[in-house]
Amino acid sequence: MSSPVLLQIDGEVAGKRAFTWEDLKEIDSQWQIDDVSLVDPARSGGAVWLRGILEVAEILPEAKYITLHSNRDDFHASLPLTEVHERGMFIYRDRNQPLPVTAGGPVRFFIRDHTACQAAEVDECANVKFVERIEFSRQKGFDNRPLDDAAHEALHRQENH
Ligand SMILES: Nc1nc2c(c(=O)[nH]1)N[C@H]1C(S)=C(S)[C@@H](COP(=O)(O)O)O[C@H]1N2
Ligand SMILES: [Mo]
Repeated sequence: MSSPVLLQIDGEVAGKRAFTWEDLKEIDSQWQIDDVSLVDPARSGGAVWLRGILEVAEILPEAKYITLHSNRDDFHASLPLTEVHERGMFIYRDRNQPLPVTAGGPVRFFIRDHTACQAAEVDECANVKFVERIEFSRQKGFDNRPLDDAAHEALHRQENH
């Protein structure tokens, strides 16, 4: 039986567009992070740097934005690629097991040194959980992160229900 696709890549890429758990694990070891807590002590799990995905997906120079889509709970963030190129990672394992949904899995985006919620375009809210699709585009893509405090508080209340 073949493994399910965990990440689908769309848009300005020339290479690989579908990643299973095995595909993520097979990305070159220079891009793997065995223990995310060494990058951010508040986080755990194993990850692959965004740059590892960019290499295998063969991103085109036209791509200026990365949009992270979670259809599971309809949450989406679109970010300037230059701002997350070196800081973005995908947490996808808990030691050698797939990352559980309770931890934002099977695949969760995470930005090293992100700002607090709503403090900048690349903020904590952009750490999209349950990412199923990544889109690379010339223009900013769909983004429904909360824009004001009330909407943000409501989202957090819902997340922690
Ligand atoms: N899919 C999805 N990802 C999400 C959210 C969400 O509601 N759905 N909330 C965001 C917000 S507003 C924040 S601050 C962080 C919180 O991440 P944490 O629960 O790991 O602390 O997740 C972000 N990622
Ligand atoms: Mo947030």
